[in-house]
Amino acid sequence: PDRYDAAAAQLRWQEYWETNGTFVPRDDDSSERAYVLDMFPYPSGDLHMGHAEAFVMGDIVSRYLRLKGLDVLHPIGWDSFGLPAENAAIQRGTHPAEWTYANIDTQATSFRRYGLSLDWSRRLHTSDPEYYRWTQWLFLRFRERGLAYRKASFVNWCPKDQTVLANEQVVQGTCERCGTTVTKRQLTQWYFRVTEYAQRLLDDMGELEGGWPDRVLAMQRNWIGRSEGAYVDFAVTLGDGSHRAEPVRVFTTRPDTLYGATFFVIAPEAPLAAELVTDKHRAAFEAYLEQTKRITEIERQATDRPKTGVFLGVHATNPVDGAQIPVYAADYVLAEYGTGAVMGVPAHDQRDLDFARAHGLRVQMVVDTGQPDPAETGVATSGDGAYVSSGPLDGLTDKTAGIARIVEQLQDDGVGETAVTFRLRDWLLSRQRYWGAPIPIIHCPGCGEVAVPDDQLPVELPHLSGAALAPKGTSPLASATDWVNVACPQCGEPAKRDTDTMDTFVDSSWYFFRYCSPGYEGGPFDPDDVRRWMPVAQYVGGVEHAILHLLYMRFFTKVLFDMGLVDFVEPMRRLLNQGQVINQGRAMSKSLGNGVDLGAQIDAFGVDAVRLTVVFAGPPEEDIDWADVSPAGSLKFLQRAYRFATDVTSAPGTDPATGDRALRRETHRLLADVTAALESQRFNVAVARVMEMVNAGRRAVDTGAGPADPAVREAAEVITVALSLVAPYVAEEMWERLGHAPSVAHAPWPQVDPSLLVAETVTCVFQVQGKVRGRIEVAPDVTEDELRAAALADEGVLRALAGREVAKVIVRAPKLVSIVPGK
Ligand code: ANZ
Ligand code: ZN
Repeated sequence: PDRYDAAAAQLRWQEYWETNGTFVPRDDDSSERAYVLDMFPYPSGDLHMGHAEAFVMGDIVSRYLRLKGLDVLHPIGWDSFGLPAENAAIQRGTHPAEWTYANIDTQATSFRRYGLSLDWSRRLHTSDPEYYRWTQWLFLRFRERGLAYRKASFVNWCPKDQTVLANEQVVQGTCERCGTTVTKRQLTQWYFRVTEYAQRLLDDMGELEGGWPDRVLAMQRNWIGRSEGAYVDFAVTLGDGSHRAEPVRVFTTRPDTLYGATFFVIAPEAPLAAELVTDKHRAAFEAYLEQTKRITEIERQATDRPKTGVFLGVHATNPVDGAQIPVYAADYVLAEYGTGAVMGVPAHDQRDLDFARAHGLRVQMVVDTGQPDPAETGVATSGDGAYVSSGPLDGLTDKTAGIARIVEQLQDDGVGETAVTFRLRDWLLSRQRYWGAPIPIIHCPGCGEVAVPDDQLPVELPHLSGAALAPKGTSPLASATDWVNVACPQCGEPAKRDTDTMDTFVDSSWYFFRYCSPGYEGGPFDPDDVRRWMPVAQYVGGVEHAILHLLYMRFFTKVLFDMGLVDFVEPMRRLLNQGQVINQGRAMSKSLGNGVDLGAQIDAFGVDAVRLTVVFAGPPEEDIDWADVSPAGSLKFLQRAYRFATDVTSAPGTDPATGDRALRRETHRLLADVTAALESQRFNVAVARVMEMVNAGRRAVDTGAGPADPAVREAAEVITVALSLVAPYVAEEMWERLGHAPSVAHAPWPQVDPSLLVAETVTCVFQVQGKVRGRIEVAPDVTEDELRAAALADEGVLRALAGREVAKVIVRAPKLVSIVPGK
């Protein structure tokens, strides 16, 4: 009769939690606070198995900290601007808000059902004007600090979505969202000056070590890509024999190979290339430039691609030996890295060597590493070695000394200096799409760029829907003429609004601050609220955000620190990257037909069983193959646990100390393991130990202490509290059946009694000729050999033997050793 009814329990406790504000933090200084945060969802349809996995991990952490007595903030909101909503609106002839908010409602219902311990009162949507008002406000503050600016450059362009993409949104040469091959376009766009924070983004990672997965830190370090080297200035002889007024600068990590520079290369799209090319070579150069625009940066950097390029008809002068070297434009040099120009040292750089061989250029070895001459082998050498044909460097034998020596000389001669370069680029934030936060700038013919005054924020989106949103290459906002045409806030003359919207990564770079101050009108957040709650104790989300989102939100936090609004530089102390749910060894996909529907799983087995299955499947970081797990088995276990709790017949509050000692020892041993597993986020191990507890409890009820024993109640309570992290509905039911007032979400985390962990001892007696001569305390499982050795070394025994030989030793472990002396 006593079966756990998942469907009924789900309805009942959802309602209870909601009406009682069970998961709303007290925020009253009565206890320490903890902020647990899940990366907020994008409203693309209903929740799926991936959400099930990600959100259960954050839920365990928040529930556990709450049980430990912390006041936990665990909020939820939606990252609700973005292209999919816009594309859906175009297809359906509707407004993006319709699709967006309908999906949010669906997801919100599913999140509630999924039993997440969320504070719904802080819910936010980045597409709400009261949210994007502050996104715009932040943009303006960044701009005042010189951190938001406009520049013309070649940008990644998705021909299908008809919008620019940040470098980070180009995946292997294709659009991250739609997979179309990305091309280049020259446009004037808004950027955030992230590069100004490159060094701090690197340095502050020290604070994250141990708290963030190593691989995420490595990916961030790589992305930032710090390179140490030098700038070297080359004079340029123009086509007519005259000299360019300004020398041309290269960035090199190997200034010590300067004597081996036999040519010079400029990125084709760098303005310098078009400036230098002579009339004779212009046609060929322009054709090459067009070709360059059609290939992606990734392809350009591929080592196995043929090294193409065109001669520009001019020469550069090597500053150390005056050698005249030809200047080329070649696509293996990127305009946006270093200075956009390089010195070609074919003997010691493989790309340069490939280029030199393709274009018949000289190869001059200047570091003798002992390996064969690159001019003959076609393999560049890069190790330490003896410098040759290198003027003052000859005689030196290591790179560090060589670099120091040449840089000193370059600096003395005023033709170079040490330099640090980063691979990181400024963040391109303009998007020519509708469904995003409008950039709060007005372009005035007289005043130029004018910020929309703070008291006129938000700049709300004009109402556009359906076909009006279709990609045209310009922002849809440009067609909303009533909206675009405004009076300049400075001079009152006719002016135009900026028609770009912000990259949605801007929205997600500060949402975690807003959760601390829902509804706050005085700014994006109240600094006092943030001081109380932040930094976030635990952030949970997918590793696909290892670079972009995590880098940008770190950048935002540092800027807010510099503005004096927050007093920390790293917003997330710990980061957990959950694995993915796959099926039959493959990622779930429509084409493979191996999708698993979360709603259907919940209908069949109940929320708790699905949550338990996800958690029990393995460590949180690892992928789960749904083909290998058994939600039916999970449900069976939950029924067993529930039955065990309902079997308890003692009254609540019974003193467990009077209960069965063996069961208590088992309970506390397992509890210690559960606690340790939770602290180290091995949630699957914690579940396994709870399962063992249920087995031990069951045995005690059926064949041991019986249902009225206080130790049985103790076990049932420990099981219930521990289970509440993973299976909150059944745990609430069990807690109630055990006679406690709800909710188990605020029960105290059970304390391990250390005295129950100590191995118990027994007294072993040593006899000589039947008389007791000594005794020791030993473990119950002591071996016969150990006892024999201890007895024969015992002082009392030795005295009784008085030098006689031992004829016989009889060991009855663990209680008796009897010694018979010889004659
Ligand atoms: C001469 C040289 C000699 C170089 C040598 C290397 C080895 P990382 O480590 O990635 O920073 N480089 C500089 N700017 C470039 C650009 N815009 N596009 C493509 N390549 C560029 O690489 C720095 C090295 O990459 C620089 O040092 C330069 O080649 C090249 F034996 O200069 B080196
Ligand atoms: Zn004006």
